[in-house]
Amino acid sequence: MFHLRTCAAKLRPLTASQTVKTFSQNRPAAARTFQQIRCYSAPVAAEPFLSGTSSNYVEEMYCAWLENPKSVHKSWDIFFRNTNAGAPPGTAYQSPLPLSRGSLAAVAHAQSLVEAQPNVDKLVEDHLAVQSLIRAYQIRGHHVAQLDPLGILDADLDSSVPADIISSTDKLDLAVFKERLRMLTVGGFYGLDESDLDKVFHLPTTTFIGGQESALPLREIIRRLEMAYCQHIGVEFMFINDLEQCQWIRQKFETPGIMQFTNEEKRTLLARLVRSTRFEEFLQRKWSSEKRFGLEGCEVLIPALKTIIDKSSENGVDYVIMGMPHRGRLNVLANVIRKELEQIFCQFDSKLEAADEGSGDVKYHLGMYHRRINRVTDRNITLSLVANPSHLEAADPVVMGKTKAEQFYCGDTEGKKVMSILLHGDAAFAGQGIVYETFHLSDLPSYTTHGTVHVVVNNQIGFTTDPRMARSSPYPTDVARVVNAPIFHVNSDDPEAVMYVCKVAAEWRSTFHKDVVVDLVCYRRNGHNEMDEPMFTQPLMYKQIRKQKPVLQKYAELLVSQGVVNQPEYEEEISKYDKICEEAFARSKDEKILHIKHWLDSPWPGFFTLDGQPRSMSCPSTGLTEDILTHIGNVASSVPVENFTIHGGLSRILKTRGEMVKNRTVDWALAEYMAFGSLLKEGIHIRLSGQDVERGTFSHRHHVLHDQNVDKRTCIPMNHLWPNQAPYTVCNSSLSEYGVLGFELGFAMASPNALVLWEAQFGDFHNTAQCIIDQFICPGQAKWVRQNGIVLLLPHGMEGMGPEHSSARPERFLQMCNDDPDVLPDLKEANFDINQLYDCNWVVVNCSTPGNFFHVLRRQILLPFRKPLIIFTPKSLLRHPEARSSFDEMLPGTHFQRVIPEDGPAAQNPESVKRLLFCTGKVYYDLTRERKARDMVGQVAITRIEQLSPFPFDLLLKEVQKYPNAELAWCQEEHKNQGYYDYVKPRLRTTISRAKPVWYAGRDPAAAPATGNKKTHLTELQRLLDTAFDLDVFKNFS
Ligand SMILES: Cc1ncc(C[n+]2csc(CCOP(=O)(O)OP(=O)(O)O)c2C)c(N)n1
Ligand SMILES: [Mg+2]
Repeated sequence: MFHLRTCAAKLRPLTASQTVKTFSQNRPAAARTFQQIRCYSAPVAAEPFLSGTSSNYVEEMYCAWLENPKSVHKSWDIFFRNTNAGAPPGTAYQSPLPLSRGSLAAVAHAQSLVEAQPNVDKLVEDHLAVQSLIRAYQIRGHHVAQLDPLGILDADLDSSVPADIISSTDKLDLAVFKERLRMLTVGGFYGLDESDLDKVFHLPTTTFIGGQESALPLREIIRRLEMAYCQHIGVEFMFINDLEQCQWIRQKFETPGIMQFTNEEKRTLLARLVRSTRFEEFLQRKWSSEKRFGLEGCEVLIPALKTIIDKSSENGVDYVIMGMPHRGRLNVLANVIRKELEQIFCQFDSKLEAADEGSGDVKYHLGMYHRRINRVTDRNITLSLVANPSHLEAADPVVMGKTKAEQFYCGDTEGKKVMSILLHGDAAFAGQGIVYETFHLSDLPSYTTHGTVHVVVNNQIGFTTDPRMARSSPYPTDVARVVNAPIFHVNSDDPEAVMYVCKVAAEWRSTFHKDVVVDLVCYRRNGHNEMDEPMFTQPLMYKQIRKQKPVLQKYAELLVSQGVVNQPEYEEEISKYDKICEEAFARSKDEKILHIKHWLDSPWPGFFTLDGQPRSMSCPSTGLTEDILTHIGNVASSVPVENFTIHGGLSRILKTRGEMVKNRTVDWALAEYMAFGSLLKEGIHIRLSGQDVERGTFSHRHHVLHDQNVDKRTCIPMNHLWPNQAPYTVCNSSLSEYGVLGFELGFAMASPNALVLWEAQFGDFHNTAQCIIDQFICPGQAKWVRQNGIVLLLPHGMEGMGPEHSSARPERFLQMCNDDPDVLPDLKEANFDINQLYDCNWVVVNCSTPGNFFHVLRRQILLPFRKPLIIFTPKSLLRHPEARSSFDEMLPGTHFQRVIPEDGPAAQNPESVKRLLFCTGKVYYDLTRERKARDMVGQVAITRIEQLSPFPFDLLLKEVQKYPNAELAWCQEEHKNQGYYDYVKPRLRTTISRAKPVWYAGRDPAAAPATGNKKTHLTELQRLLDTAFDLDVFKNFS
């Protein structure tokens, strides 16, 4: 392999590498230093016959050919010529004609033709060379574009110049430039002559540098390519495998004179730069010791975003949803979203009291929602900035999900009205895997938002870390290449170039509805925050930064020199904005109270009262009429379209469902059907997403039927239930938890009138989405006063399947519940159960019956407020003959049972009950089986806690009081340090005022969630059942 590379390297670009060497010797020390070129694009490396030792032979042959083409066989001569002319692999070689008498004559004839037409050959070769040259600029021009405003770094982390193009920086030194040009042309890389520089060449259709002209002199071709690709914009797009898209981009950047701005546009740009710059300066003056993660060094971000928004608004977008990290966030809130300045300024007043409940959040994490007129287009535009945690990039999928939902609810199937803009830091964009996961959602039918504009604030540093230590890819943006997104790198000290790429990015999105990246190559004038000293770690960079003239000053000078504005006008613009800030600052002093609600990114108008309270504090019955249950059941067990052939196995499943409906019972899948189907009838959109959710990991759901005879023909019976029902979306997701859960959380943010569910393939996989759970779902309302009704379905249960696939980690969810284990709430309070739900941060349930699962899903929507709902769902119970519920448990008047009390013989004669066992979930079935086998149904009562959190203190107190002579024990199948024990025990003790002990029957503590050995699993299970029913077992401890 290595040898082949050497050979390939020597074959084609030999002269080029020589060029590089010779050339680099002539370079001044401070200029870019040339290194061995990074990759040789010799197609010959891919020739099938060039393998192993043959490459030695070819190498020698090539050297001989270089010296004298006639010294090798004619076929090699043709091969080397073709290769040098850029023939693709497999085509350079032409087999020699058979050596018959006639063919010998033919060879002689062909040879005489070659010799007789040297000009034709030269002409063809030269044109091919020019084409290659053009292509080289299109592919590699960005590597030498002047992107770093400081002029000291390489945006692609590589100072070498590709051998087949001419560096713009060379032009700084005319002699160097001329030499390089000569090396590339005269007998050099392309085999062109110096005289060729003034020859006119036809331009291929894959370039637009000609403008109206179809042919240009070579000198002019090179100049125009330089202008298009090697100035302040680096266009990276040639990896896109769609010709139309490539042509579109080429046209946008190659057409001569395309980057023109009117004086009006230049003045607007200057005014926006004034706002961006002076805002930071104002904050710095007033609060010099506060962290604000200022934008200094990338002030151009504000006009950049405004340009993207203006252009998108012009193309029909009326809602932009944005996500961004800390850097420049306050500036974006002030100058892009147009949050009232006094509201921002009063966030700096630490003495202001918060009007809302919850913990609140620091000012540079809060979200915002604002509807206003876009002054440039005079059209309405709504801007929403999603609140975010400190965890960089975590908000990306959330923004996408919210965008998808807003598109969905306004029927914007192509993303023409609603779009997302995501901002990134260079280090985070390259380093965080969620960026990749989010990109992979961008083109999936049920997840696409039809193109996101990504803007990277590439200040070439991450906190204290240099890019060279922060990424292995040339650019921080390379991750975007996986989805064929074009990447526009731009020098941020050239505001017009920035505006141009932003315009093109917005046009790209509205033309192709695909992602696009704007990489603002800039610098960070201060430390990571305003308190940090950057000279500790980046001394040279910061010496240069200290010398760097701010972009506003540079641009103002340019416009003054061009006569677009005069100095007094410019100064007037500055003092106008300073006055706005001062006045807002004065008003901010009048603010007495902080309203976090004013920072809501997703208001739900109409759902709450005007002052943001729930419309009631009660929940109606979640039961349904028999007719509705039967109707849904019948659809769930049929194929509601004609001529649709389903799999035989599925026919049997549907038949069984039909029989259950006749018997007025439901299993898990049917209960879910009933809940979904009835909510759809009530106009509630349902979206179920996750890996393989359409069929269901455990093959129980089958919400999408597949025609066995027609490829890709599917039917979703849930969408055939009622004439005017809400739509049902069920979608298999990409194999991502972090990305997809974030996305669904965002989707659920958009409307309270939707049931959005994410199902983990197995519950334990949720931990790769831990950040979404910890930073958004658990504390979201406390930090950002926004409610969210997302449902997590987490398959959980010890089935002997080993340490993975067993535990959804209930202990973690329970540990994060905000209810106090040691304080007994006022149980007499009216609507105790609803108030508890209202106060909690999330609801955690483990249902033991399909009926209860049905109720809790419906309750999620019938509640007058929204809370995240975590459901540990079963695996073996999906098919357990006892895990069935009768229609009677689902009729009007019925509701979700937070606790299912004992209802067998023990409950008839409670005084004689010796032990009251509490449990949750599937272990209940093991316990009842064991109790029956031991004939202890009168001695042991078993009470199921279905809603673990908020803890049903009221109902459990009743249960305990009912069995005065019983000792209390908690039984779980999970290990002692896991599961529910640590959560339940103190709360049960509080319930009974610590009057009795609460014993434990279950597995010992362990590091892993389960054993990998099936036999050990069964032994452990038997042991815990033995403990649960041995009435003497705790005697010694009392
Ligand atoms: C997931 C995560 N890890 C670590 C951090 C700590 N942190 C905050 S800012 C920062 C550097 C970010 O650099 P970059 O993305 O380039 O943005 P910049 O601050 O340069 O604008 C780090 C490491 C974080 N906020 N989130
Ligand atoms: Mg950075």
